[in-house]
Amino acid sequence: ASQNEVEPETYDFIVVANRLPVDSVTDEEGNQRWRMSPGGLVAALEPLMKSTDGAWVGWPGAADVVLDPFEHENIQMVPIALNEEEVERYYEGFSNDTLWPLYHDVIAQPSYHREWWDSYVAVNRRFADAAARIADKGATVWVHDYQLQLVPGMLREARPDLTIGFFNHIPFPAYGIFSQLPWRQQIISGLLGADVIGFQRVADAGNFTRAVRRLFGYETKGTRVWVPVGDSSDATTGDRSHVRGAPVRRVIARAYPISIDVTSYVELAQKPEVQARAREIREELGNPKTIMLGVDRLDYTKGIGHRLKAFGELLAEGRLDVQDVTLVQVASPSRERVASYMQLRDEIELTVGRINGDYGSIGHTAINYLHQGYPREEMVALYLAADVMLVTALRDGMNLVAKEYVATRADLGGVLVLSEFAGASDDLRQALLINPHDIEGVKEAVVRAIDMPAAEKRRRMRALRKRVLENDVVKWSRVFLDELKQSTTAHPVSHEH
Ligand code: GDG
Repeated sequence: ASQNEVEPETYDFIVVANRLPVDSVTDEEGNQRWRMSPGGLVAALEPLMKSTDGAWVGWPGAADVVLDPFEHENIQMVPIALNEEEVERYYEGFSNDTLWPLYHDVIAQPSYHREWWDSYVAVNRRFADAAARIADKGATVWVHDYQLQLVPGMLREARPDLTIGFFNHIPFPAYGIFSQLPWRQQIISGLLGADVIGFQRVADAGNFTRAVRRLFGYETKGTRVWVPVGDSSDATTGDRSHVRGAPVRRVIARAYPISIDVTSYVELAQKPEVQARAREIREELGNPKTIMLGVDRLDYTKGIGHRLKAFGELLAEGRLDVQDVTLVQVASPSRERVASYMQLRDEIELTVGRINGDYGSIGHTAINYLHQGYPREEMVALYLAADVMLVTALRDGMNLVAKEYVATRADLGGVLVLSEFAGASDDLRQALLINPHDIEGVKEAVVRAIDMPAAEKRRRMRALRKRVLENDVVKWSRVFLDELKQSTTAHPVSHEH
């Protein structure tokens, strides 16, 4: 990589994600500096970014922040600026109020606004241009998530020499739902610019290839899709016909279930001070027989209301008593400027207030509701203190909280109650699997978890831990990137398929 006034520095491995992996923090003296944000993606890619000549393209997280590229902890950061209107339209609008509800099976009503779409296209173009500008010849670019689905197509057009991967962190919906999207063809064409398109679940990959067949009539077989090269039957005309025997490009659409940075969770859980904090939490809660825990961003996909309903009914029926059981619900603040999230917060807080008012006693609160974010040490202490972990998502790409809970429980204690609608349930079969819409079923599972004999808990947790410990996030990225490398070296464009 070389640098001078006109030629930007170039890189052979580039991550493109909505957010840069750093947060801006202000220290005591009032100086601004960057701190690595602790997400799983950073953990997965950090070793690779540091060992290769890697760069990360992303938004710094606030409007109107215009920054030159900078280096932080050996990773080259390439900031993309968004103005206030783009934050509203591209991010809060099209990403979080159109695609997010649509891709989570319309749990909330998606809004379709043409200005939001226009902004989405413009911002995707900015990300794609930045990546195209800094990519070495033949470089690998890995694009992440629903905010940037047009980037693979834009990059392929500008830079056919690149190897392009895409990973979708959230579900991909069935065609009957996806087809609501007024810009459904543009999204599929955008994604098909990648060589490998990764999904959380086998079902998500299947939904995608079905959408490809329905919208474009391209041939697909298992995880493979054959995309005509230079096809004029594109998104703008909607013409599905393409010439037989014309050159095709092979695209892989497959499931690569994401995981967590297992080692860091296992190590935190072993720390004496974290274990002491777990005991202190139990103490502070008044030493209940059972601590139940929920940890979620305050999001309507997480099924927090369904969980509270089940818990409230168990208290009302006298099957649980606040003397014995308490529920700690961490609901970390999220997307607070989007209307559906404001409404959700009101609903949840009304429900918590009612349940606490109806069933609490002096000294025994039914629900400890915490609308706050916490350091990771505190989260792990909570996992260690929790006898029952409740994951009741109505739809969730994976759900890392379920895997974090399992990773921390080296004592083989604790029971995981897990929604079938979270991607994690494909792997974590030894959890108590529930359908969160079936409130009686959730109640049964909660009671069963509380009463579960220690031997059964150990047996289940041992099996769950085996799955999580064998599949950490570094392995996830290695498997994805290996497939990406193979997809381009072994299968160039051909006339055969
Ligand atoms: C998306 C997909 C997919 C939460 N509150 C606090 C805190 N957290 C951490 C958790 C966990 C992460 O945030 C949340 O991850 P999830 O997977 O549960 O959910 P999403 O945020 O919706 O993530 C999801 C994921 O992408 C990865 O592909 O699994 O399906 O929706 O790590 O621990 N962490 C700290 N304090 C908090 O208050 N420190």
